[in-house]
Amino acid sequence: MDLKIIYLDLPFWRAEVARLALFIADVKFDDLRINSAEFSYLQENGKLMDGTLIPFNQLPVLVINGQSIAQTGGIARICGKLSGMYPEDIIEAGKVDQIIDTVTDINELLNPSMRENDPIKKRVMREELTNKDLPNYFGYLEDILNANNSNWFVGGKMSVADIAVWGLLGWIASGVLDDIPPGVINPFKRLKKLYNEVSQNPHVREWKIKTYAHEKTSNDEYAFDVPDSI
Ligand SMILES: N[C@@H](CCC(=O)N[C@@H](CS)C(=O)NCC(=O)O)C(=O)O
Repeated sequence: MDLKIIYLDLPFWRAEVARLALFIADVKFDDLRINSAEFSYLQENGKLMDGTLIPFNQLPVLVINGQSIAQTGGIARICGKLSGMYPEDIIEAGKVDQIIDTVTDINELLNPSMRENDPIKKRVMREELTNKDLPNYFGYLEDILNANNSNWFVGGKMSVADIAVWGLLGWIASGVLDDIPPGVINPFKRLKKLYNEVSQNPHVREWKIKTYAHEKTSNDEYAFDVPDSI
């Protein structure tokens, strides 16, 4: 199977969930990271400069045997299936889906403040996120972790749901988002444990050393480097 994941040269969760699932399972793929000129081109034209179709003019895109597929959740499911990190059981699969869709919801909750240019308005939005929206969502996620009798969201092993949450937490708690303090996840012990569990996975560590430009090789928590403006 010929696989290519197209995204920017960033460890953002939307691409990392797919890249990491394949890397962990040793499924070979072309990790295509485009520059900002190519990104502007695809936003305008719905394709890369080489003609590769980019549905909805957005990334990530997975090209699988020449067919372009968009949307983070769908791509995560395909890569999860290919890597054995997405359950066959429909209920378990639904439980993974609900987590990935929630990560998308949290990402979308942050988007308006990322587009806000007025620093005062932006700060007010970020305070609301820090004091209300993020703790609410983290609480829901913590409850799901508490209800499952393992360190993982679904069943007894790591799935693409855990990688998606790990990627999102790494971004939010890294301190790169102005006015969202890294400590926002501190009260959520199970979520922090999950984050650290994924970070310490040997394949994840290998991937970070291989692909993250400024990655520290120690066990530093939240050592992400994703800009605020994505
Ligand atoms: N619904 C899409 C949203 C993806 C998305 O917003 N991608 C951003 C990059 S992180 C993008 O391509 N933005 C360009 C644009 O929307 O014009 C998904 O779930 O994958």
